[in-house]
Amino acid sequence: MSRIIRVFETTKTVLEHVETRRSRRIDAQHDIIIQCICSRDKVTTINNAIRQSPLVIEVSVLNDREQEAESWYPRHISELDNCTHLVTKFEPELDSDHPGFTDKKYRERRKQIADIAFEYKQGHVYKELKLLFPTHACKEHIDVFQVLEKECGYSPTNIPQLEDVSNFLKKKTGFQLRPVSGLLSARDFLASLAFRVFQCTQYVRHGSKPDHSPEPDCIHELLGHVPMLAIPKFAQFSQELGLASLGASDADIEKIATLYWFTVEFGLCKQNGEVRAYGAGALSSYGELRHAISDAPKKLPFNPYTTAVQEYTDEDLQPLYFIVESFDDMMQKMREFAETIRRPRPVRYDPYTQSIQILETT
Ligand code: HBI
Ligand code: NLE
Ligand code: FE
Repeated sequence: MSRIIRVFETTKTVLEHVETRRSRRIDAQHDIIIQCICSRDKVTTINNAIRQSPLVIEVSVLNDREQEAESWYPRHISELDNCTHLVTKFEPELDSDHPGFTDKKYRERRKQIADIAFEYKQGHVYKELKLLFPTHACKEHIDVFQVLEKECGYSPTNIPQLEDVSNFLKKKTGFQLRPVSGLLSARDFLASLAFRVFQCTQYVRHGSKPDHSPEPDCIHELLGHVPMLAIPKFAQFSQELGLASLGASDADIEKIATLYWFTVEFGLCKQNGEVRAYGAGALSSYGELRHAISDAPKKLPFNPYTTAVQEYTDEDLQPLYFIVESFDDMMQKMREFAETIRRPRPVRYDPYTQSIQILETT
């Protein structure tokens, strides 16, 4: 650090601000941010001199401003995401006079708390998705989303309570939400749909990859699934997939899970001559949503017989999507397919007792 500062001394450059931050790109390294006033040609001299220091990995000019009359300051509450510059004073990691400097456990705890604060971007995913919905989401999703904002506290600054959202869904379609700790087996996950119960994860994706996550998180459940489950036709479709899975063989569960994947998770539909997303996995990821509606991936017409045996990846952006003509068409085709699934005995859901009735065949 002192070697770097000496460069400014020897070139007689006025320093306005010096700051160090833990590097977000290279582990165990620090970024040193220096603001100074100097002529253009001096920049190269200073850069080269700093580069000579043995511990320096790279040097770059961040922001080259002509004499600005005023320093930057936030104009909107969302711009506070840029107000994260730390001063190192009193930090247990860097200040050897700090009473916690030698306390390893304390420093780890402080680091964890600091990292959460540092990665916090208020409503980032929400705002990105909202910009895309008008041109990328199906119209049913767009309509319900507005209602969720009005009645359920959906906003960039608020994560609604599971119970409030569950009560909202109960009123709309009788679906209810229950918390789940992570990814369930396809059999268990599908079985809950038979009872109009949707299992919702409780955690949020890591802040370093907001555009896409391969696993479900509460953003995915709330922004992707919940709006669709509030649509009667779609709720019916979801429950029927669940009912078809009860007592099915492992091979048939695999087929139903695949159909679920290419419809409920990543389905696209035709609306007014355009292709729009109705699948939750696309609707909750601004990376996936842009990709799905772009020309990059392959798109095929939905047909349960071929779709059910299509291989898929759950690791990254989808290379292939299936398009349905309409929800009615999708439902009709799926019902026909479900008839072909062999099961020991047919079942029916009784909403009065919330139980499955086994229909005896004669
Ligand atoms: N488990 N918690 C949870 N959430 C899901 O969305 C989910 C699951 N298990 C399996 C699954 N989805 C699908 O991939 C289908 O296999 C049903
Ligand atoms: N890709 C989705 C997202 O980032 O929200 C999650 C998909 C879960 C199957
Ligand atoms: Fe999902």
